[in-house]
Amino acid sequence: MDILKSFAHPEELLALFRFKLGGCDAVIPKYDYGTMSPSMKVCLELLVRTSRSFAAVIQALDEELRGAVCNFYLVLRALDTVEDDMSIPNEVKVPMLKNFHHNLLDPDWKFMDSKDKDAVVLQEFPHISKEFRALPEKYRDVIWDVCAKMGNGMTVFLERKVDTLEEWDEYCHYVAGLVGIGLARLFSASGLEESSLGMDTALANRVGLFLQKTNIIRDYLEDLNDDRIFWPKAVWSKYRPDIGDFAKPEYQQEALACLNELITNALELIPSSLHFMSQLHNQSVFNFVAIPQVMAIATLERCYNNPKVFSGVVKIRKGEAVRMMMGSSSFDKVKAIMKHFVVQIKARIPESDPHSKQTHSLCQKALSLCDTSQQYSTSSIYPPLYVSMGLMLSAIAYNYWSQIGQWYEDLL
Ligand code: D61
Ligand code: MG
Repeated sequence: MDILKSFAHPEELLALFRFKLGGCDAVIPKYDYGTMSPSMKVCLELLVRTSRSFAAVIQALDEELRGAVCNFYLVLRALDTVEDDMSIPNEVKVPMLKNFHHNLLDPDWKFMDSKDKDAVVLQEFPHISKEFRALPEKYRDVIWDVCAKMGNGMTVFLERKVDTLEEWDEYCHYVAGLVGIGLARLFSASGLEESSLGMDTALANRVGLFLQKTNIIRDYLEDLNDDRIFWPKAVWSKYRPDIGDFAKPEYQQEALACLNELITNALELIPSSLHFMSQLHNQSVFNFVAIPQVMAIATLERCYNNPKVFSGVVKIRKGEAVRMMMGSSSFDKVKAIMKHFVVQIKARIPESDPHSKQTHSLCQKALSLCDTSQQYSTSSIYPPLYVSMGLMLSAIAYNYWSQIGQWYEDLL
């Protein structure tokens, strides 16, 4: 049980405990289920069932944006479910992806033959498309446009694998950069953020790239077992002729060097991530953007030079995740969290690593942008042991009885 691991980290027990007491306004949904339309209820259920890490932050968005972002998520999750479904032959899949956006206008379209874990969004698609058609035009335009571009882009990488770093950026643009671009446009369209945010597509793209690259790096083993490869060949082939070799203990040195090179590449995106967040004014939008970014940097820190990436799943402890989410409520706090993880990475760069200099200078650059007097570190005073014990008992009780415990169960 994850909670027991947090016992070794008293500050996380404190976070779980405060969270239980309702100290986390950022991620507790607040809406009236009673006045909702039946299709909206289905959509909310689909959101909670299919999104491992985004359901809570989407539901916590201001009313004005919540419906549009929820719909944006479900439409793209449905599209991604087609992309990911290995049981659909490419001759069927290519036209499905290319024409997917037209399904938004067809009240009856659904797909009952998917074998994917998220097949339910395709089976229940009429509820999603109904909510889409009920949205204001300014939001529909964005969702429609991104859905068309993403569907087309996904077909590019169905037949061929990601080779160069440019192609890695291109693939990540289709599946996540376009989400960042769409979100920035939705924020601007809502009037909650400035219109200039939605116009800087290169910046919003990189915010999405940071999340997707982190996922791809972390999911090496899971993707390998599913016979999928998203690590760019131009990078891994420098270390081994077969990417599967990284999972063999005798090639651990090569595996770690490759892993660290990809993490170094992802670290280049930190300045853009910070710059994007610095422009946000609305609190709910800020939390929605910052929480995934902070989770990503924590994940990169956990993965850096870590052989476990090649033998199992590298996860952020629940207590750690909750503590970060609660701490992500202002730009200064986010800078403090980022600084904390970048410092950890910097301290762990092996002298022998082929990219140590580059990694070091990117950490340095990130740290210069994270300059803040805010504190985020385990060095803060620990509660006395008996307090920790009490907190642990509360946390265990929390784990059993909490109504909202479910959502963070699957977090990252
Ligand atoms: C702010 C907040 C959230 C952001 C953001 C900025 C910028 C970009 C993104 C979220 C996109 C994040 C992608 C990272 C996670 N990767 C995946 O889920 C992969 O699928 C990518 C294609 C579908 C993307 C759907 C999506 C995801 C998150 C959203 C969103 C839409 C809309 C609004 C808010 C968040 C990955 O999926 C894994 C799986 O199938 O379980 C894959 O197939 O590679
Ligand atoms: Mg996918």
